[in-house]
Amino acid sequence: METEDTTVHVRHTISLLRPSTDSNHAVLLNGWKPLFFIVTIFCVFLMPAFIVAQTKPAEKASVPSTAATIGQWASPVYFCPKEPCVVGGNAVVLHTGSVLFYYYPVLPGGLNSQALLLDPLTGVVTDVALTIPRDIFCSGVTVLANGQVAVTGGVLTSGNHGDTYTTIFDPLTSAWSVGQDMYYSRWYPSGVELSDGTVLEMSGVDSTGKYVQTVLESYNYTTGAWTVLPTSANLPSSVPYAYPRLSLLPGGSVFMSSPAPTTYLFNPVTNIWSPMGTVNYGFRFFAPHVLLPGLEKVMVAGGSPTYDDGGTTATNTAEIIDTSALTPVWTYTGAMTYPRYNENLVLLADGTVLAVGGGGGGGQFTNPVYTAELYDPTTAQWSVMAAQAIQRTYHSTAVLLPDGRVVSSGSNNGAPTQITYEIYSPPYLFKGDRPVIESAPTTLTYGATFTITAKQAGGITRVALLRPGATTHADDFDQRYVDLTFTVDKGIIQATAPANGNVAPPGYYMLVIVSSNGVPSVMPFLQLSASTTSAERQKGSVPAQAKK
Ligand SMILES: [Cu+2]
Repeated sequence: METEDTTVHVRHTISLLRPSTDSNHAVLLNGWKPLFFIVTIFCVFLMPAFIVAQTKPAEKASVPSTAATIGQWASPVYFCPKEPCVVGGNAVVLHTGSVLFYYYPVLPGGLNSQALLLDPLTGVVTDVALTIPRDIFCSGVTVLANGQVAVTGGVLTSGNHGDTYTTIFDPLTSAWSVGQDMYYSRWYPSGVELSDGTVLEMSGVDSTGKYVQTVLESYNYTTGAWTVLPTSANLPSSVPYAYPRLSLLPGGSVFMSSPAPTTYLFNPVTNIWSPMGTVNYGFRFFAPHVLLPGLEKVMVAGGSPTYDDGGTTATNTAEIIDTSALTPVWTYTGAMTYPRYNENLVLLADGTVLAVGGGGGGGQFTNPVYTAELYDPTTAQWSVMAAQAIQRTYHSTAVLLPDGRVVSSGSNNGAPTQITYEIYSPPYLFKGDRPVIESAPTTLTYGATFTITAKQAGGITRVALLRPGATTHADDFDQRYVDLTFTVDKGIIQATAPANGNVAPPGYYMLVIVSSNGVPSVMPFLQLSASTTSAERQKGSVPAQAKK
């Protein structure tokens, strides 16, 4: 360890790490927890006066004439079933239609992370704080094939040290339970679901609080067991970073970007990493990436060229790599109007990408960007959308709701800490009647042909499955928009399920149909699996809850 690398920063400054001489580790820039608690408590009790305390969404204002072009943000809503409140630093869309938000303990001496469920249709908020004395903030998150939420790692309350915990949330019972511990402690880890439902876990800060784990391990959701991968799978030495960005590609490999320019492909069969592409801009700290519809192109947008102080200058540039090319290279695409980092990139119901929030430079919580922007993969251009009211910088989240809207929440450490959410209605909700799915299967097997009955079926131009969002720190590892082939005849849509788990790993998806004028339906959930029997088995099983 290099002692000069242990620098004091405000807690949750992203774990940016430098290579060390230890082959299994890299050096972490550490955090400072006590000040963070004080700031948090201060902010919780000095909430901005303009935020109305309520548990129901604010009345929607009248629709402005610009809504069909830039969308509309509803007024912020303060969501607190009880004090202390939850900052939406982690957001997970559950197959029940509710959104799980969680956060760290905010009272002195507190041990259990705060959590709540938001029903986005009624605005009803339910307290589901952890019943287990764990701090799961800045953990990893993967929604398993059975719909349960696997939270990996977190921070030991004794300091800025990673832990080995696996913590499971069951959407059907709203209960938290203890899963088997990982072999390696991880704070700020990344996880991605593979084709058979296995979760590949990597990175994260270790129990000393100073190093990033380079050893990978995998989680079997049917047995609840972790397995350490061979050393050939260790993170490349040029990626000593927490929260590397991951996406499963349809060939079965996992694409990874990080702040470093070199991007990689991991083969889960051979357990070997290979470089794939070099980002033109250079280092992009705090820049999210998103797997675009088609599942072959990855876009990175924004970022800071340096890490210092949680981001210095921000860039508005974006780049795309076509991973299916013979020699994949990063190429600049349209640039955003607003430079930013720590923004959330959200795949919308029509296959466009919404950039929400982020900071415009000068630090994690300074120069917030309120204006959303929308990227259209077909034109490779961004368009400026409506501006939200609340700062959504570091530790903010945004996810697509089953009704096609987007909920934005979180952001903390800055002043004030944000204990509100805002809901955005994209332009497609102001462009006339929506197609309506009248019936669709609730379970689906790979390659199966299935029937959707719908209103406006004759005018349907797109049928797709969307992975419900599960995001933190601008990472949504399993986010994907899976287009389906289909035919329409006499109001009946015949669609074909994804061919296999590499195209769409098993689990719950939102089914969308999009009309010829670009308007999406409300999206019902269905469970995709290798067979209907395995889907039934998954529904009834609770293997991940077994205590060690
Ligand atoms: Cu954090």
